[in-house]
Parts: sequence; structure tokens; C-alpha cells
Amino acid sequence: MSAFPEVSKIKYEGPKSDNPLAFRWYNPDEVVAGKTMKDHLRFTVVYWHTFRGSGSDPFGGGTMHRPWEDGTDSVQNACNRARVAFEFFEKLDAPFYAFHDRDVAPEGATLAESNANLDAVAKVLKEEQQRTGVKLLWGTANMFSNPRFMHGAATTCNVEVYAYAAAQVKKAMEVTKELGGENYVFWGGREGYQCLYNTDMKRELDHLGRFFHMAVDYAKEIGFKGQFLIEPKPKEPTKHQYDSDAAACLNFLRTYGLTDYFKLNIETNHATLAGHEMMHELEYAGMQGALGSIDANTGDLLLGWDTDQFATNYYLTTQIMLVLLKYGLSPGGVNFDAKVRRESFEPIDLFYAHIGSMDAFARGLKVAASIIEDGALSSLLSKRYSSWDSELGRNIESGKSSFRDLEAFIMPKGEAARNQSGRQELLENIVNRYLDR
Ligand code: XUL
Ligand code: CO
Repeated sequence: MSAFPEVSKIKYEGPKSDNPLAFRWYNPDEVVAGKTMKDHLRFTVVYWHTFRGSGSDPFGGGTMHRPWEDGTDSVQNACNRARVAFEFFEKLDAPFYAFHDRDVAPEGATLAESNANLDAVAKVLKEEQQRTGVKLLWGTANMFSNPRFMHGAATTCNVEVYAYAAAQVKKAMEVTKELGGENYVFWGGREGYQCLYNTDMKRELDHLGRFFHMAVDYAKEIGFKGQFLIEPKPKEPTKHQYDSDAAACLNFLRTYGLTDYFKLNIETNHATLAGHEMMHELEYAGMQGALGSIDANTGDLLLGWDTDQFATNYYLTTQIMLVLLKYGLSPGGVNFDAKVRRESFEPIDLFYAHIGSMDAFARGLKVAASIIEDGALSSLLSKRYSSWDSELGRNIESGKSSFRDLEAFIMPKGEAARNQSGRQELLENIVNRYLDR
């Protein structure tokens, strides 16, 4: 029985279409900058918001109308929900999905029971993957909802909780491998602190480093070839998350000798919570060869928390695609870690939300590709640094110059050459011009 009988497979109809259940920009097989849109964007639906989101907020309970739910936390309901999820992925033409272990299967009374539940649902997920061709972008473990993780998981003060977390990740990695997951994500959950009086930060970070090394060792042992990703976020639920931003994550990975094994999964709303533009976080990760994947969403300027909204702003998606085209994304994807508003409670709203954001990214891709192809920004950028293309610049960049050499160069001149304009407004106008096309 269909859960979405009023929706057939979403198709591309072009920018003039006013059909809300059609793509206006996302045309999967259209080639842009040498690759199909489908291969550039690798759109991914998240299980947690889309199929487990209740619409609750700190002021009120769930609002979502999900007629396929039977109201129980049974494995049977979870298996049925999995079939509904794949009907959604298929109709939306989304090539990937992503999940936490506890989104897809209910937690049992013991770890063994939880593992058995996960295996039972994973069997259905595998069947559905084979039936539809939809693939798993990444798996992860939820180590933040259960009260046992109140002090964290890999940074907890309770060594038995640490052992539990290790066993949970071990299982989540096995299931991710079994389902052909192309990546495995670690979002810090409750890895951070609320109060420094009760926190041994050095000891907690050492434990986190050990945890990741054990994950790397276990991946080698079972032959899991997926990319490990860390997802930065500065706060929420803790007041200070250890994986605060791309720079903090890379510093951590370098300190603990983990840079060869991890890349970053950059999320828009996490970037802005950290006081950065998404473009900054992407560029910072990209320039160090550590851009792995993105969690595509957006925050609200007027709300100071992680609202996880669907991104519909072309300016934002153009900026994101400018960086993704520069560094590439595979084996990562554009993962919609986004939820419909609690007032948008009907199943059809899930389609509107995803279609709109897929279109926004497809449009951003096309605009960014034209900007890059025409060198519209890069010509002014290289001009801005052209003084470094001189002998003086080359000597500094190649490490040949000393303070004495630079003094000997500049002293006879008495003053440095005149600066040139940064042309910021012109560049912003150029981006708008491409968006107008
Ligand atoms: C939380 C968040 C998570 C991760 C996966 O802010 O973004 O959903 O993406 O654990
Ligand atoms: Co996320």
C-alpha cells in the first residue's frame, strides 16, 4: 500500500513550471561542468528528521501527521516505516539516504537486544536498497539521546559508558558496511562540557583520540572502506562542543595523528552557530584536503539555535556550490539534515521541502559553474595577488627570503607600492548578475 498515493515520481519540468511537485532546476542527467547534476550533488535524505521528526520543540509536543505509524516502538513498525521511507526516496528521485542506528530501529532493554533490532531493520533496508537502487551515503550512531550519555560518550567521565559507546559504534560500523555505506559520520553529540569546574578537558580529549583510533583499527579489521567524517558544531546540546568548527576539528585530528583517516562533514547551521559563513567552513576544510561532505540546511537569522531549516536561498546555495566545485564532494553528498517546520505537518510537506531545496542547490550549481567557467571572480582574485607573482613574491613564497633580504629590498624604496582596490562591491554585483540570468 502506498503511503504517498497522491504523488508520482518527481520529474524535471524546467524553470517555467508551476507544478509544485516537479523540479524546475534539478535535472539529474543534465551535464554541468563536465558531470551530471546527479553526480555533482549526490542528494541525500536523512532518516532522523524526515521519518522520526515529531515536530516537538521545548514548548510543545509532536505535531506531525504520519498515517503509516502504528504508535508503537516495535521492530514491526520500524520495518514498515523503512518501506515507506524508500517509497519517499524513490518518488523524490533521491539517490542516497543517511541514518543513525537508533532512528531506524528501536533501542532494546540491552545492547544485545538493540543490536538484534538493528539487524532486523537493516535486513529490510538492504532489500529496499536493492529494489530501488537508493544507496546509503552514511551511517552513524546516536550517542546523545539515551540518558546514559548525559556526560558524553567518547568523552564521558564514566568508563563503562565509554565501553558501551565503543560497542555501539562497532555495531553501527558493521551495519554501515553491510549496507554499502560510503561514509561513516561522527557528530559530537554530547562530546563537550557544560562546566569547566567538573571537566578534565585534556583527559576527555585524549579519550576521544583513543576512541577514533579504535574506530580506524576496527574499520581496517572488517575491511570497511568508507570515509570517516567528523561533523563540527560549536554548541548545543553542550555549551562548548569539542568539535567546535573546522579549525578546531583539524587541530584535534592533527594532534592525535588522525588526519589521514578523517575528513569533515560541514553543516550550514553549525557554521553560522560558530560565527562563520558556510563558505568559510567549506573553504577552510577544502584548502586542507579535508572537505568530505555537507549537511545542507540553514538557520534563521533571528533565532539563535540549530533550526535545521531547508535551504532555499539561491545566494547561499551559489556560495556553497562555488566551493564544492573547487574541491569536489564525492564520496560525500548534499545531505538534507533539515526538518519541516512543526506547522508543516502533512506528509506532502516533506516533498515540497526536499524539492525546493534540491532545486535551490541545482540552481546554485548552474550559477556557480558559469561564474567559474567565465573566470568572473577568479580573474579579479588573481589580479588582487599579482604583486606576489614578482621575483620578490616568489622568493618569499619559496622560503628563500629572510628579514634582512626584505629590509634590503624595501629600505631604498622608502615606501611600499600603492595598494589597489579590493573591489568587494563590484564582485558582489557580479554574483548578482549571474543570479539574474
Ligand atoms: C546535530 C546534527 C546531527 C548529525 C548526525 O546537530 O547535525 O543530526 O548530522 O548525528
Ligand atoms: Co548534521
